[in-house]
Amino acid sequence: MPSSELPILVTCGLPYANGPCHIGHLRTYVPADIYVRGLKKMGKGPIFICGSDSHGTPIVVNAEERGTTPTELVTRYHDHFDDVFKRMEVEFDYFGNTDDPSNHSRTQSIVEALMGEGYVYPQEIQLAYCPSCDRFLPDRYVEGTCPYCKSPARGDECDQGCGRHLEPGEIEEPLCKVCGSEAEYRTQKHYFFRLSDFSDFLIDYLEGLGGTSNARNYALEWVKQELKDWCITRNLEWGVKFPGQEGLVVYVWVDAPIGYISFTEEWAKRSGGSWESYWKKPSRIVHFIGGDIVYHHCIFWSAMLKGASYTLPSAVVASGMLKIDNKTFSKSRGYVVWVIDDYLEKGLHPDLLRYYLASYTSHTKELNFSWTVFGEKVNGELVGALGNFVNRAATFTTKNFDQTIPEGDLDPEVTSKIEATLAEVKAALDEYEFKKLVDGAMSLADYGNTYFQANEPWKLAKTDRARCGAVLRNCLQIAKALSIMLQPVMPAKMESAWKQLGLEGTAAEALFDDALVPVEAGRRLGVPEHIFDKMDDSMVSDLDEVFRARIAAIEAKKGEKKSEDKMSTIKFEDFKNLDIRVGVVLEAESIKGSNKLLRLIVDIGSEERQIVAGIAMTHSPEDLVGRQIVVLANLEPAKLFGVESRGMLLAADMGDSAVLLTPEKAVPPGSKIR
Ligand code: B3M
Ligand code: ZN
Repeated sequence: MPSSELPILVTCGLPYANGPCHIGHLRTYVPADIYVRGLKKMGKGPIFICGSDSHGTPIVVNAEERGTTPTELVTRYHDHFDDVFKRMEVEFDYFGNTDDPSNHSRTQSIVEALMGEGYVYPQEIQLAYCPSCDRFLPDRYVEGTCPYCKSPARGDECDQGCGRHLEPGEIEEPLCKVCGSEAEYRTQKHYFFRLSDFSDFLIDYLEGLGGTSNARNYALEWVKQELKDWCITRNLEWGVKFPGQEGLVVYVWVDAPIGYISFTEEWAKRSGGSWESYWKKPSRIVHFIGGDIVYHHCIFWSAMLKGASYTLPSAVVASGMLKIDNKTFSKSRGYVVWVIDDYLEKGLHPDLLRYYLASYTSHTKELNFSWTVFGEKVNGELVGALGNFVNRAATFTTKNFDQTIPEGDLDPEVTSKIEATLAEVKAALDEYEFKKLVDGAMSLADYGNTYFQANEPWKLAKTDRARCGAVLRNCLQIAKALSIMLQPVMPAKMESAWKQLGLEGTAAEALFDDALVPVEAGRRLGVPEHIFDKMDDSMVSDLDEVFRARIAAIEAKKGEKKSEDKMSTIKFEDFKNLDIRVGVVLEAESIKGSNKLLRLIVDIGSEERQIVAGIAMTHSPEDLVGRQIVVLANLEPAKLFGVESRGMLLAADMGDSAVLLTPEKAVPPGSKIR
């Protein structure tokens, strides 16, 4: 079957069901939706599949922090994304959930297939473990330093530095995310996927992979550098059980992309379609993803599909990242625009944001969002050029030709301009360049405005009605072409333009080539109205103000914290209030349940004091008995692991060890430190 007739499946990276939708998400979803709508206008019948990514440690950590269950958390955000996509006119044929039973079973079947092929093997590995919490620390449960670029890193990725995927055991200076204390590495048996076996295959496959070059080249670089086998199991309860191994689930990047397949199965059950025709037979699978997950899709996922004998993706389309107000996107610093709270709830139409995201820059380049530019685009391009042209053509015809499309020949110049634009629009879709599609259509709108202005129908109406009618019919033809070409970008707004032009059917059903089917003289127009409303400056500044206020509030809070953290100077009086003495350790023993704490009985001259000290990792109880130490004796009592501590032992904090303070020579217990 020629590749142009293969069944087409388009997917989007699955949003983590772990927090609200922001415009960084839409950077991928809106262009993917435009692409699917464009394919339909070229007479192809793609299916569009996506769903919630519901597993992984970030979700478990988040649920614990919120005092809820992973199931409740992911259900809440699955419904949230489903709602947002519908409101943003991103129309999936199926929006699934990786915690659905069909994804559990498809994942296990693929893992078993890989095991059957010998691509999965057990190995003892060093895994981060927290002695205080007494638990292993998979992925986001551990933070530390990236071994490659020494940036702060979280679990399985160096997200602030080189962006690498990190294998369990790679992070340096591991800290437990739950309690903050140092983690240590302990040996545990896990299972690995033999990714390194696929090196030659991947080089060959990637060289021919369609989509955007940023994905292909970035992946090829990785493969040519080194391919490390991936640990595909984690110590979690939440996730897809690893076949035959209690206490282990598959790593989230195994079951998440398999969601593409299981969601296709679910779609097929509901539509009578066949999932195998996409995943077991030659097809055209196009993955739209964010630029930060190219490795996972082009290397790991492709190797898994190859190993388990499923159809491989034909194209991976990786979007550039997103900046807000020219600052790196950052939820924690407030450089974020939330789709519901900051946009839809403000009464802004989804098509305006769709237009911004499609028209701002090339798909693979970094997109900057600012409310100022948003206002300029709405007022200058949508109201001033596109809306103005459609409205003039419809209003002038309504007034001068009784709201009816006039007779008159289509100018060959107009027809060839529409033809040329159509070719540009189709080529743009083939290259995944949505800005090029919009630019082409908008230049046709500019052409339409110039054509109207140059032919001066307001004069012709008095001097040459036939010519006037012909000019208007040409303008209405251009308006029809615009509503078809831009329908993938602004579905609702172009539907209203279509209605005003009194055209048959809908803009959604029209094919691109219908743009050249002449508008029918004698057909009645709809009621002309402005498609886009101008945004006044105060509205734009109000939206911008919300954004800035949020950033300011976060920075203020950070400022407060910084001043707290900054070592403030103390008065001598304050120092004199500290009762610091030399003590002698009389007894020392470990505390049940803790690997870090010891219970000491210390002679501080006036009395024997019970003190709890976190030095078990570096000091054995027997070594301590008889030692002279330094104690802060008037600290408020505290309970640690149920044992009361009345005072604090002083030591130099060396990060992974404590070095005790001791007088340079023996002094009587209770001697004061001044
Ligand atoms: N849930 C989101 C991300 O890392 C992740 C995508 C999964 S696609 C199979 O962008
Ligand atoms: Zn790094």
